[in-house]
This record gives sequence, structure tokens and C-alpha cells, in this order.
Amino acid sequence: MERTFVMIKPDGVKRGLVGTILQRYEQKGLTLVAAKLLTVSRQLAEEHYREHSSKPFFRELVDYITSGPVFAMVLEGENAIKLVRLLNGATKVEEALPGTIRGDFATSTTHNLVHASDSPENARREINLWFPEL
Ligand code: FUP
Repeated sequence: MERTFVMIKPDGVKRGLVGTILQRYEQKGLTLVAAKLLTVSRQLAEEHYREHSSKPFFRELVDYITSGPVFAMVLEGENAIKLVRLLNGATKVEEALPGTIRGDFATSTTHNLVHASDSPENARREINLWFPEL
């Protein structure tokens, strides 16, 4: 069993897509281990996205992720990290295929609805950062 950190970003919460998105993960067979709705501090946002701190879009990314509540969760299942990223779809909006969450609901690469850990190392780091109690 593998665990991954997943977040429905502020546009997903504002658009009322939490239930729809969560349903896709659950229907696939992933199990919800922990979840919370929270407004993200700049400190947490900058730590979460620290690998992007030198990128031109970093400020916009931090502004966006702190702009309203997010729904953060930990999902568990076999190959959970890869599976969630498949369900989410490609990062770039023009590459996200229909049938994926981004492909079906997102219209912007920055406002792309969901985040999920991309490796076992990052999953560990992100779960510790967002759910230190686990
Ligand atoms: P992902 O792992 O799919 O979240 O994608 P990345 O880690 O590559 O990017 C993190 C976030 O940066 C993305 F969710 C969206 C944002 N981003 C941009 O705003 N512009 C870009 O050119 C690339 C990424």
C-alpha cells in the first residue's frame, strides 16, 4: 500500500467540485486516510512549492494557492501516487486529456484544480508537511 498527498486547489473548492473530484479517487478504489479544509498561509505555500521557488510563475502560484480554502487529503492504495496523477491529467491545460480531472474541468495551467505528489520522496515530505499528526 502506498500513500499520496492530494489537494483540491481554491478554484476547485470555489466551483463546488470537491465532491465530484473526491468521487473519482474513491471510485477508482483509493481510500481516504485523512482530509481537511484549510486556508493556506504563505509560509506553508512557499514550503510546499519550494522546488519551484526560482521559477517565473512562483509568486503567482503562491498567490493562487493562498487565495481561498483548499481541500487537503491523504489517499492510500496500490500505486496511489501514479494512479492519482493519471486521474488528475497532465499539468499543462492543453495536454490534459478528456476523462481526466484537469481535462474535464480545468481551463488554465495555473488554476489547474488539483495537486498530487509526484514521487515517494515528495509524498513523504508533503504528508509530513500537511498532516504532521499522521
Ligand atoms: P504538477 O506536479 O502537475 O502539480 O506540476 P508542477 O509541479 O510541474 O507544477 C506545479 C504547479 O505550478 C502547477 F500545478 C501549475 C503551476 N505551473 C504554472 O503555473 N506554470 C507553469 O508553466 C508550470 C506550472
